Amino acid sequence: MKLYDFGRAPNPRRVRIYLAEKGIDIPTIDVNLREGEQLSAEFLAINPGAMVPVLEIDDGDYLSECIAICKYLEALHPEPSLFGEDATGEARVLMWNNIVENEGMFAVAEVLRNSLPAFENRALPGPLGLAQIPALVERGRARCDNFFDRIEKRLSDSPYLAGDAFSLADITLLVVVDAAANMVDIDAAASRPALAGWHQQVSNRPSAQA
Ligand SMILES: N[C@@H](CCC(=O)N[C@@H](CS)C(=O)NCC(=O)O)C(=O)O
Repeated sequence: MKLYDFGRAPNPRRVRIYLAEKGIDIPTIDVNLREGEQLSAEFLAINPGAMVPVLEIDDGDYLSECIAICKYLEALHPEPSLFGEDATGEARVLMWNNIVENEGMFAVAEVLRNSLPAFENRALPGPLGLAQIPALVERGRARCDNFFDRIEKRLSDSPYLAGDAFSLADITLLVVVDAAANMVDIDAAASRPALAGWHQQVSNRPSAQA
């Protein structure tokens, strides 16, 4: 297997943290998004969506989308479980992972991709070169606030997003919180004590270095 990766991008980090939690070692190939390597004919043949991460599996096929890559690896390496222990547990992990991706990751991306000059004409990932819409920056910040408030409520009632155990949903949230702080200067934990405590704890896991 091989992982198509880019060290500075948030989504591939989700898979790298997952691999570190599992103790799985997979060779990586860097696709330099800053240089536009994701738009090369060679990479588009691997993922027509022009995004990383992509996992090349041993039969030569390619899997994109963090959730699909992690689910595939979970089947090969079930322990320790990061997808919940039973039907309800798995549903909760998937539910929170989706909430974090749709409400959090996309909100941070909306701010980032519509404000940074590096994303000029790259306002959405993928093969279309779409122009930035500056008005979306403010909307994205409002969405981030609303999302982190929802997470604060959840983490006031539950040690981890999906319940008592660390899961894939926490990995996605860690990546979103760090991307918000490092890329768009949104300190989600500053006025949210439950989120701050959770962030401290998950950042202390060795996998957070991935
Ligand atoms: N839904 C996808 C999102 C992948 C994604 O957005 N990847 C970004 C890096 S964080 C990317 O490859 N962007 C390419 C670009 O900006 O052109 C997943 O779960 O893997």
